[in-house]
Parts: sequence; structure tokens; C-alpha cells
Amino acid sequence: MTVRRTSCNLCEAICGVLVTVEDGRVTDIRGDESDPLSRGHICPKAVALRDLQEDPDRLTTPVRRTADGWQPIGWDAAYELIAGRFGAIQREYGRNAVGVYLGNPNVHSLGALTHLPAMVRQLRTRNRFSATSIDQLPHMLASYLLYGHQLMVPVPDIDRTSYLLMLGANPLASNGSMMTAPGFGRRLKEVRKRGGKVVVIDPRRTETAAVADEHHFVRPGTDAAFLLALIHQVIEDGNARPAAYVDGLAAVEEAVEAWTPERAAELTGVPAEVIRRVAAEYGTADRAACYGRVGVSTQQFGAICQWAIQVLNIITGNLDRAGGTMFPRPAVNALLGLGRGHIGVWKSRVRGLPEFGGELPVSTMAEEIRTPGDGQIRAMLTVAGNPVLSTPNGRQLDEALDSLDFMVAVDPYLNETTRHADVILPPAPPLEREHYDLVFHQLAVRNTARWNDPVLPKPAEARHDWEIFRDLGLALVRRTPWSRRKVAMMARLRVPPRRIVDAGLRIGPYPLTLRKVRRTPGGIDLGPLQPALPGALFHRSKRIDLAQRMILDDLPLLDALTCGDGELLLIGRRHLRNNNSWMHNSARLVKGKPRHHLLMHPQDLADRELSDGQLVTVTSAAGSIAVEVAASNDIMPGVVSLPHGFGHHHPGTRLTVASQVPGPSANDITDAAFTDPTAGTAAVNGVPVTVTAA
Ligand SMILES: Nc1nc2c(c(=O)[nH]1)N[C@H]1C(S)=C(S)[C@@H](COP(=O)(O)OP(=O)(O)OC[C@H]3O[C@@H](n4cnc5c(=O)[nH]c(N)nc54)[C@H](O)[C@@H]3O)O[C@H]1N2
Ligand SMILES: Nc1nc2c(c(=O)[nH]1)N[C@H]1C(S)=C(S)[C@@H](COP(=O)(O)OP(=O)(O)OC[C@H]3O[C@@H](n4cnc5c(=O)[nH]c(N)nc54)[C@H](O)[C@@H]3O)O[C@H]1N2
Ligand code: SF4
Ligand SMILES: [Mo]
Repeated sequence: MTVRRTSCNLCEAICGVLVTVEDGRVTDIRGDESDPLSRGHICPKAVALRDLQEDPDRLTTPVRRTADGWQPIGWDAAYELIAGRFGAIQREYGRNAVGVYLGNPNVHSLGALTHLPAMVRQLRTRNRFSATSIDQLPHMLASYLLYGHQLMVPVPDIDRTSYLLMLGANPLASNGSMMTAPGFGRRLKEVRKRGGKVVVIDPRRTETAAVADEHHFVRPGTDAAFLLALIHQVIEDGNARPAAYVDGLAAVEEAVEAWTPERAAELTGVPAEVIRRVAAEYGTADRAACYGRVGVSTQQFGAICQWAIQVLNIITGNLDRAGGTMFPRPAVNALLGLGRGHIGVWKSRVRGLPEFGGELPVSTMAEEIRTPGDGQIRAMLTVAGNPVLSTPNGRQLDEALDSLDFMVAVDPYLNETTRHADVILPPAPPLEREHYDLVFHQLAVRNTARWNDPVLPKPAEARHDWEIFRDLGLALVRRTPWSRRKVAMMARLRVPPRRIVDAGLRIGPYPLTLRKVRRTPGGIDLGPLQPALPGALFHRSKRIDLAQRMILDDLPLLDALTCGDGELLLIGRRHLRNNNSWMHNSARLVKGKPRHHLLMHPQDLADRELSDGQLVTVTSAAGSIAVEVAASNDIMPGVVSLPHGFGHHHPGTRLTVASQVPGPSANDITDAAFTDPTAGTAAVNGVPVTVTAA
């Protein structure tokens, strides 16, 4: 029996775990007290690392679709087949005829971060999509505009703050996002124990709202009005005192002039006196942090919301001070590995939505496959993504994928999306991998560094994800004519992740090497966050300009907001034991009470003569689904809540446990046409729906 240290990569909390291995099998997984960031915290999903390892449905060799069903294929034969087919399709229809979707687990894998972008670059296509545009794009846009780099994202300094204002986030279920703070619940308790205050703004009285000092319902999609009114009131109270390196306050003052608390109250449902009081408390707190997550990103005015949150923190002097919002300084600087960002350099072919950071909004993916013409997508590569369940109007995408000439998936499961593939390449599971977290140290509330050796050996015939990207990349490059760049790229693809991490540590801000970090397997503590401005800004001027034209020009769009009498708006939710679209195949995680119900206020049920538990039809502009409804006093009247990631009832998948899990896919009724006008982010929250008896 041995106990090995690693960290859980299933969510952004990156908890340290101790894994007990007996005779080559995992027998126990628990929290690692020696991890300076997670301090022993884990959640019920950690044990699923073992289920992933042992799941008989998990693919362990590449497979190819044939007339006789799925057949194993050798790795090299698979790479040649794929490079050949992609090449032929691009020669015939142009390079944009191959599309790519990169899904969420890529950011949780070292090998994907070090080797996937280089491989994708070999496809030279502009039809690139990822989960970003149904997730954190507005955060990245705000950071790009204000701080000059898309990943220079400040995080609440939760361990020192005295006032935390949270919108559209439920870290007690999600364990925190764009903010790596394992043990979020305990950290919130500590804020309150220190005499601090936690305020939650959410259309549902969430698990997080239950442990906060205050919770206020907000009408979905109207947070921008609430935030502009806060800024208005902070300025009116004389509490706007931005740092010397900040410009544009006068333009902001003018832009929010009409956004009085009374006007915002009418639209948001948050009473004017609450807006006034929160503004006063926020404006005078000695250390305050405002944080907004998925609920204020994947909604119609997500870009305005995330800009406004930054503006609120900046003008109250809370950006870059202890207990406010701060910039992490990780041992490997992830910002250097990624461009600063750009927006609108090209537009999507059919609808003309802007690219961001080289990717088009995922809401345009199905139409780019289905609409004939020059530049139409005829082949797709998906990597660690299940967009049939996770992107708007999944049914339309399901049909679109079926119409492709060729599709490849890098994925361990034959699921709702990968069932459309011609070839599936399964990477080795997390416990067989080495890991250093490049992304989430960049978003962590404390600076730490940690390397994980693999817990279990990888079978000889299995491949790590980085090896798949390397070999597929090489197969693609080999087909191009000789050039210096070709030789350099081939050399680059062959550098293993650990060497990239070592180099990153050596040029990083601390005197570290991979060897030094490995000596402390529980992780090295590099201390609390430190002030970094204005020096760390990527703008050459070393100044922050609040008055971003892109945002200010779109503020008048908010005039279209209404109080929406009689309307129902759909929002999403997460549960501690679910993980997006892909962990329902763990029997241990899915057991217990069903959690797919549509939550609805008793008054809304009564108005429609519906009753608790009844099967109802939920209809939006995109389609309709049938689902059981559950009465809840914790949801705002006029709002219904449905989790995404369910709907595992497609034929041709290999998901023995998940296919028994009840519940439809929420994204069968979210609408690909409903996007944030500023940046094209999918608005999956605040979708107008009707609910009737099924
Ligand atoms: N309605 C609604 N829709 C949403 C959201 C919402 O709140 N509401 N949230 C959105 C958000 S924030 C996100 S991030 C997206 C996520 O949506 P996706 O990007 O589709 O990601 P997942 O649903 O996590 O699907 C993960 C896929 O990767 C595979 N996988 C798991 N581990 C690995 C691995 O290590 N390597 C590889 N190659 N594959 C792996 C799984 O089998 C699965 O097919 O969903 C979005 N969709
Ligand atoms: N257990 C678990 N953990 C996860 C995931 C998971 O699927 N399961 N997914 C991971 C991923 S990919 C991500 S991106 C993060 C997301 O992390 P969070 O953002 O914390 O995710 P949610 O729990 O969906 O919380 C979003 C909240 O927004 C609220 N909301 C919806 N619409 C609005 C609105 O218009 N205004 C306001 N103010 N609130 C609104 C919802 O009611 C919900 O409480 O979680 C990650 N962690
Ligand atoms: S909170 Fe749970 S899922 Fe997230 S890293 Fe920790 S143990 Fe894993
Ligand atoms: Mo996400």
C-alpha cells in the first residue's frame, strides 16, 4: 500500500489530494492537509477520479467508425487517416472548412495547455470555437480593455476582505470560478468571523446565499442596471477615489448619470434603498471586493456587467489593494504563454459576430456548419468538449454534426457529441498524468506552486493528451512544404510539458526550478497576493482608461430592458455532485435524489394551474423540452431554473450509468440567436420561456 500526492483537476479549486493505491488500484482518496492552498479541503467529486480510472465505458484505444460499428485502430494509422482527410477537405474547400471546438477540461490539463494550441495552429483555420464564449469571455474582454491582457484577471482577496459582493456565482456548488479558492465555504465563514459582510445578488436563494449576510433577488439579465446604479450612487456619495493611474472617471460619471437607484430598482427588482445602502457600504468599506461569475457573464449584457464590476472596484480604490481585488503572481506566468488578446479582427461568416482572441462565438458554430457557401465547415475536430449538451440549441448542433463529411474527437467517452465522430482518440485519465496547473495558479487567491507526478503508471499502449497533440501535430506539419518554420514547429511539438514547466519556473518571478518544486509534493507556499499596479499593466502608458468606447457605445442598449410583467425567464444552476456535461457516468456521484428538476415559484405554478412534481413543457424560441417541475420558495417569481449537462438519452452512446439518469438537456431550449451584443457570448441565462402542462 502506498499513499501518493496529487491534485484533483475536476474543477478550478485544484484541491490537493492523497490517493491510496493497493496492488495498482485506488482504494482511498482524501484531502491533503499539507497543500498550502486547499489545506485539506475536497468535495464529493474527488472520489470520481477513481471512477474515471475504472469506468468500463472509458475508451482506452483509438476507435474508428466502420460499416460494422466502432473498431479499434492503431495510433499512427489514426493520425495518418486524420491528417489525410483534413488535408483533402482543406485542399478542396479551403482551410476554414475544418472547424475546431475546444472544451472545458482542456484548461485543467497541463498537456492540453502546452501542446494543443500548437497542434490547432497547424490547421490554419479561422473556424475555432471553445467554451470561452459560453463562459468567461466577458471577464477576458474587460481585462483586455482595462489592463491590456485578456488573462490579467484580478481575483477577490477573499482571505483579507471585509466586504464581498457576489453576483451570479454559487461557489458553494461550483467551488468557485475565475477565482481559485478551495474551501470557499470556510473562507466565507472566515470573512464573517472577522466582522466582514457577504452580500449575494442572484435570482435564486442559493446555497451560497444561505451562508451570506444578505441576499437579494435580481431579475435575470438586468444586473448591468444594478451595477451602473451602484457606480452612480458611489460617485454621488463622493466615494469615487480612483488611483492616480486611472483615467476616464468623468466619462463614466456622465454615462451612469441616468442610472439612478430608482430606475435600476424598477428593472432589477432590487429595491432602491438596498442599492443606495450597498453603494454606501461598498464605498466606505476599508477592504471590499465585487465579484461576478457565470450568471452575469453568460447573459445578454455580460460584457457590460464585467466591465462595470471592474469599474466599481477601481473607482472605490479596491483594485490592487489587500482585501480588495488583486492580481495573482504565479510561479509560472501564464500571461506570457498567451497573446494579449484582440476582438473583431474578423467576423463569423454567416452572422458577422466578432472573433475574440482568435475564436468565434460558439453560438455561431451550428450555422457555420449548416449554411452552404464559401467557408462552410465540412469537418470538425472536438477536443474535451461535448457541445451537443453544453452549447445553445444543442439539437440544431446535433443535426449539424451529423451532416459533416468527417469528424474527429479527442475524448475518453463515446457520448452525445463524439458519437458523430469518425475517429475518437482517448487520452490517458488524470491519475496517470503529471500535472502543474498553468491556469488556476493564475487565478488563485494565494500564490502557491505544485507539481504532481502521476499516481498510477500509464499502460504502454495508452497516450497522454500531449502525446496525441504532438503526434497529430507532427502528422499535419509533415504534409506541408519544407520551411524553417516547419522545422521549428516540429522541434517545438517534441518538447515535453515538464520541460516547458521547468523553463517557465526558471524565468518566473521566484527562484524556482521544477526540481525544487518537486521536492515539496504538497506544494510550495509563495504567500498572499501582493499589489502590482501600475507596473504590471500591459498598456504601454501604464494607465487604466475606464472610458472604453466599446462598452460605453453599447450602454444605450440597456434602455430596452423592461420589467417583463408575466414573462418567465430561464436561468441555469450547478450542483456539487454534477460536473458540466460529463460526470454522470459515475454511479457514486449520480445516486440520491434526482437533481434535474425545473425550479419554479409556487405562485407561478398556481398562476398556470400546475402542481409540484408535474411533467411540464418548457418552450423557448429555440424549441421545447419536457421536464418535472419542483416548487421552490427560493426562486424569484418570474424565473425558472434548470441545470445544464443532462440529456444523456441519445442513441449510439456508451454511457451505461449516465444513460439512466433522468432529465433533459437545458441547451435544447437555450437559443443560439440570443447572444451578448457586445462580444457574442452565449446568453444562456435570462432566456424567455413559457411553461405549460405536458
Ligand atoms: N445552459 C448552460 N450551458 C452551459 C453552461 C451553463 O451554465 N448553462 N455552462 C457553460 C460552461 S461555463 C462551460 S465551461 C461549458 C462546458 O462545456 P464543454 O466544453 O462541452 O465541457 P464539458 O461539458 O465539461 O465536457 C467535457 C468533455 O470532455 C471530455 N473529457 C473529460 N476529461 C477529458 C480529458 O482529460 N481530455 C479530453 N480530451 N477529454 C476529456 C468528456 O468526456 C466530455 O466529452 O458548458 C457551458 N454550457
Ligand atoms: N459541482 C460543479 N462545479 C463546477 C461546475 C459544475 O458543473 N459542477 N462547473 C464549473 C464551471 S465550467 C464553471 S464556469 C463554474 C461556474 O461557477 P459559478 O458561476 O459559481 O456557477 P453557478 O453555480 O452556475 O452559479 C451561477 C449563479 O448565477 C445565477 N444567475 C443566473 N442568471 C443570473 C443573472 O442574470 N444575474 C445574477 N446575478 N445571477 C444569475 C444562478 O442562479 C447561479 O446561482 O463552476 C465550475 N464548477
Ligand atoms: S472542489 Fe472537488 S472537484 Fe474541485 S478540485 Fe476540489 S475535490 Fe476536485
Ligand atoms: Mo465553465
